[in-house]
Amino acid sequence: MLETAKRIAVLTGAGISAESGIPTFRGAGGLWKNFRPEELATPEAFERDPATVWEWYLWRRELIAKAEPNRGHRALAELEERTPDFALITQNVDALHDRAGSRRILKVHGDIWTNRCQRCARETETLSGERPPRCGCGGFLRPGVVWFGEELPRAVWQEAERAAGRAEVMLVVGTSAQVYPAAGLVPYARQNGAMVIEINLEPTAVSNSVDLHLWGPSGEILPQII
Ligand code: BJW
Ligand code: ZN
Repeated sequence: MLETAKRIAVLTGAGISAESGIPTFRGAGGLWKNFRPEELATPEAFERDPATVWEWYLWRRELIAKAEPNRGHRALAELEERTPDFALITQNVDALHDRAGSRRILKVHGDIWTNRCQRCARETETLSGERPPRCGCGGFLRPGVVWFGEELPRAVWQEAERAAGRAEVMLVVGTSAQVYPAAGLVPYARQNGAMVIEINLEPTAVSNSVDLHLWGPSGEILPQII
């Protein structure tokens, strides 16, 4: 299927970057100073304690800056090279897919390397030393990611739905598939005729509704199948 498919969609989650040393959200090793990621990745947390949330993102940016894309990221870049209609839908904000050479990347949860003003929504590259830094308008800057309860970037999401809806094969890699609407792309692709292949260390929320599982680290399995 992978050899002959003209249209392939891939959905990735934090698990694909685990072998680059970046902690996943759920499960072992996801804690930072006793906070759960779910307690920090919300607009309410930022309102209550912007300094702590900003510091968490600074810590993650440092980790990501030191990390390198792994063999899983690179295998997907290679698959894109030989697939006429390819879309990489990622929930990850780390930009490791970009650094591995992927081109058509749909970042449905944003990008940790961007900053925008919580008040006026303007994007900014230069940061003052405050924690969090402030925009010219006086509002706090925040990372350009999607928190719980926030809308996904609309155009990116529409592209992701279109890609999932027309794929002949969908690979679902390293995601617990608990967060919506991204997780809904898996049954959506399958209902529209895709063969869905899940790659993960363990069963997930969508394991019952895929065609094939490959259990193991994505950094090993992706290069093997691609
Ligand atoms: C390996 C491995 C290895 C490890 N190899 N595998 C429908 C039903 C119920 C609830 C909702 C619903 N629709 C919306 C909601 C609410 C909410 C939601 O989904 N809640 C659920 C938790 C129940 N969704 C939202 O709020 C979304 N917004 C929204 O719906 O807006 C509606 C709206 C419309 C109009 C106006 C306003 C609003 C937004 C969701 C945003 C999610 N944001 C985060 C943070 C991003 C920023 C940041 O990075 O800080 O995104 S949360 C976090 O979870 C992050 C991730 O992208 C996301 C998914 O996690 P992921 O990638 O699956 O990671 P893990 O850790 O869960 O799993 C890792 C997996 O890898 C595991 O399975 C491991 O086994 C595996 N693994 N090593 C292969 N080597
Ligand atoms: Zn502003």
